[in-house]
Amino acid sequence: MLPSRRRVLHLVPLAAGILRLRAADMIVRSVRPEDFEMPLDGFNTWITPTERFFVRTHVYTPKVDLARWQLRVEGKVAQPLSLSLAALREFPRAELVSVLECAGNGRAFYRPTVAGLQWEYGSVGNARWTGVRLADVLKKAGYQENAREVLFNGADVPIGTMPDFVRAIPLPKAMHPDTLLAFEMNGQPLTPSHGFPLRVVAPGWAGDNWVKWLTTIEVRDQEFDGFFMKTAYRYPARTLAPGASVDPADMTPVHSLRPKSVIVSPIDGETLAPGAVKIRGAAWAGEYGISSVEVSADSGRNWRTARMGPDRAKYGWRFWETEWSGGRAGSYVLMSRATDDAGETQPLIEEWNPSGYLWNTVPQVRVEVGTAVAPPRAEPIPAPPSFPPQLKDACLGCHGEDMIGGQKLTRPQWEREVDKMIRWGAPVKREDRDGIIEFLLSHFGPRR
Ligand SMILES: Nc1nc2c(c(=O)[nH]1)N[C@H]1C(S)=C(S)[C@@H](COP(=O)(O)O)O[C@H]1N2
Ligand SMILES: [Mo]
Repeated sequence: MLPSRRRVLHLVPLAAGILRLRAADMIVRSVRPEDFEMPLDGFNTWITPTERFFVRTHVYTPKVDLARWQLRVEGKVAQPLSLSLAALREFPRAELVSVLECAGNGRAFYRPTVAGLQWEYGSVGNARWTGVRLADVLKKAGYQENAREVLFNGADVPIGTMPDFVRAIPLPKAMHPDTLLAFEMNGQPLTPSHGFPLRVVAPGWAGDNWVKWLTTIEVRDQEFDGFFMKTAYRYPARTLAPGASVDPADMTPVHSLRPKSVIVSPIDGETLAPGAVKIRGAAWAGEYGISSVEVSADSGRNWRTARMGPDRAKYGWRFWETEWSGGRAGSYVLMSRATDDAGETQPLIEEWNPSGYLWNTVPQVRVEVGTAVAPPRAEPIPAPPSFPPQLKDACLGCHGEDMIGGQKLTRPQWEREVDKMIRWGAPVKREDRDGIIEFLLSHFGPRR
């Protein structure tokens, strides 16, 4: 199915402590589990309101009972701890603004296509996070000298026999004064979708490190080798030809985000009156600041430096804008290119990787100046196919049709996905496997 743009209902805690239903316009990538993308117009506010902040969840959102909730700190520590939220609030308060971006943001743009949620620009947001420093909690527990990394587990439980979502970060990042255990987002307690009551804030690092619904912190002297560390969230150590396969052993964990910019206005396909036009957008660069954003209005021949907006924070995104005098009537491709304080810049050509992580290719927006030349008529959107009963039984027990139909995969890719789901407990009869794959391929085959 095509992603639907729906009014998503969110529970927003008000100051009075009551809950109110509020609607926010989001792109729904999956209803169950919750995977919601912020539309492009979300980049119009420097702080992303919580109800417009993207949601990425591998499993169903757990309901945590605060009265019974405790954070355990264990492993290679002198003194294991068990902390209530009130006890945690006794540590010095820490607060910062940071971008949170999913490693898979932009996955939809990779060619050949890659399995997984087909995020475009908006599995990213910029919020104010409040809590305590992870380092203070680790010092209280007294981590041992041989400590190497810190493992986080949350209250969410896997679906079927899929592996648990458990993530580790190396000790230096864990001890960094900006790495937080946050209980507030934008001045309010975390909402259930964003990790109530406590989540990791790992500024500058991809979202998978920001574990939600945190219950256990384990200090380790050895690398954790669970699925979400050893297999998922890895990036090839050297550049690859598009579509090439690579052994996970030749991949390194995704850590820091890379410099990236988005053009927020004009939007792709817009018709502009002749005359001056403001081009504007947002840019961010993980653990580094943005040193410049350059903009081209002529397919990348000439670049001008954009003005940076006044709102800034070490890990926050930065607005930028520039005036373009506008061209003669015709069709133009606008581009933006961010460079960070470490000198790294966005590539013009995508660098493909097997899981479609860290997309940061220079964005392109095509606009028409003057009287619009009618663009080619869009193909009508085909009605969604009705799923055969074997496929409904096998897949829809755990997730919606949207999670399947959003993907456009090749035969080997669908085979891998179906076999992975079978391993993770999807009820597929042996004789039904091939038919399911044929159905998926005929309706959700690769994009041309
Ligand atoms: N416990 C737990 N934490 C999690 C996840 C999860 O599935 N379970 N998803 C991670 C991923 S991949 C991302 S991108 C971020 C998304 O955070 P958000 O939903 O608050 O935007 O949460 C991370 N933390
Ligand atoms: Mo993610």
